[in-house]
Amino acid sequence: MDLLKEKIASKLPEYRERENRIKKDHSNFKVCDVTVDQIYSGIRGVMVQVSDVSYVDPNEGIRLRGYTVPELLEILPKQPGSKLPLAGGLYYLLMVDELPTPEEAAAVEAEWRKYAGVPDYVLAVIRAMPADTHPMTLFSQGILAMQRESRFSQEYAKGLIKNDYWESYLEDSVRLTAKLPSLAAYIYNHRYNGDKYIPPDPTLDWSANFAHMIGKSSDEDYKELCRLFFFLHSDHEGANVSAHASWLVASALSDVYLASSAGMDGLAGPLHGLANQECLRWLLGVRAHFGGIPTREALKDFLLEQLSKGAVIPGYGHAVLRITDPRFTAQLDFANQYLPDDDLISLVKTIYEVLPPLLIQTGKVKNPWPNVDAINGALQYHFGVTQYEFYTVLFGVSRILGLSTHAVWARAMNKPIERPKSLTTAILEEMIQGGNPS
Ligand code: AMX
Repeated sequence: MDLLKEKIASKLPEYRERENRIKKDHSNFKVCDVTVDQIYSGIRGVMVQVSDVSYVDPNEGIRLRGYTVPELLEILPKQPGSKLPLAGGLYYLLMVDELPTPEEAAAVEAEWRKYAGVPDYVLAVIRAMPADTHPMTLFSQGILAMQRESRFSQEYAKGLIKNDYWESYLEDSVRLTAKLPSLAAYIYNHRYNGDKYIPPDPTLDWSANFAHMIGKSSDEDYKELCRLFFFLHSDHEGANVSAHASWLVASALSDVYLASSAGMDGLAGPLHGLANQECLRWLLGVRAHFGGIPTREALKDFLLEQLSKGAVIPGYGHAVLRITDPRFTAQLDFANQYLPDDDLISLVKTIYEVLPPLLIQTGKVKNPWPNVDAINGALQYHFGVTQYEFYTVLFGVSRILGLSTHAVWARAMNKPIERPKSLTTAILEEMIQGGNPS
């Protein structure tokens, strides 16, 4: 799309010059040391890539292109009559590194509308799968099936030059993201809604169209929830499992379809995106256990017992954050405004009061506070999207906004193929005996 292409092209010289200067003048500057403990604990805290799309500060939460969640909820352009950001404006901000005007946000939405349909052969792939296939598998498969549409792969085969790779990545990104609400809605309807097909409504924005396509056209509050959900889940810096998986795959010049599908496979893990499904299942289990909403005291005893058995409580903890996730807070604010009397939400709130001190008492949980997943399922459940197996697909629809932006910029900055190094236990033992500092 010309608008995004021109804007990115105008910023590239400055970005390339900054990176080239750092590489030329400071190539031996040591960013961090890697300890044995970090190697054995998931490369935790090792800074492995530079990506300017977003950054998670442990004590503040995510900043998307430098802006916090509350700031963006305030300043991003909105559809008339809506209080929540247009996804087109968010995508513009992520891609271009500049706040969009309402016209620029609308231009991205208009471009998405052109490509919103999902090819029939992709729908046939989904229909051909056994009925018990997880919706995230279908989502990843749907994206992978569309890979033959990749402009980058077609142009690369014809001899595209390196400096132009990013333009085809951008084209692929806009076309793929355009189709995600339709693909997700198709999977939802196929699995849970009598196999209905509801085409996108060209008068609606990208987020609200998802609500429309699962049969919730008249539910304006659910459309608002979709706008909030797709905004909040869009990116969480470049090195979490889904972002890094997708970045790594794209570093081999695999196109945006291949890289996004790989990212979704990472997101489908219960310690990452699938936690929203696990969290809702767990909340329903707690409610069923008590036959309703428990008192704080009864809940405290129950949670203590769970923790003493070694249970991991879904929706709590984070690999980087050390505060309540601002994305949790934004959803709690939404719940307080739109569904103040919902009993699952009051369970979420009681857990938020009772659980953190208990997690602190364990002495081992580094972050006792709720993450984004501690509440998002309860919100979907309230609006009748009760099939929690589907929740990670919603996360994926949004997250590909971020993953594809990282991929476009990685090509624009001519990032090389990634190839870190592994070593054997024997080599590590030799290094330790050889006296490397411990
Ligand atoms: N309940 C109970 N124990 C927990 C816990 C929780 N919510 N979170 C962490 N712990 C435990 C760990 O299991 C670990 O115990 P161990 O030493 O006996 O193995 C110990 O605390 C230290 O873990 P940590 O350093 O605090 O966490 P981590 O960085 O290794 O893992 C995370 C982070 C998110 C995977 C973990 O907190 C967890 O499993 N939480 C529940 C799942 C969840 O909510 N995931 C969603 C994350 C956000 C996302 O990606 N969508």
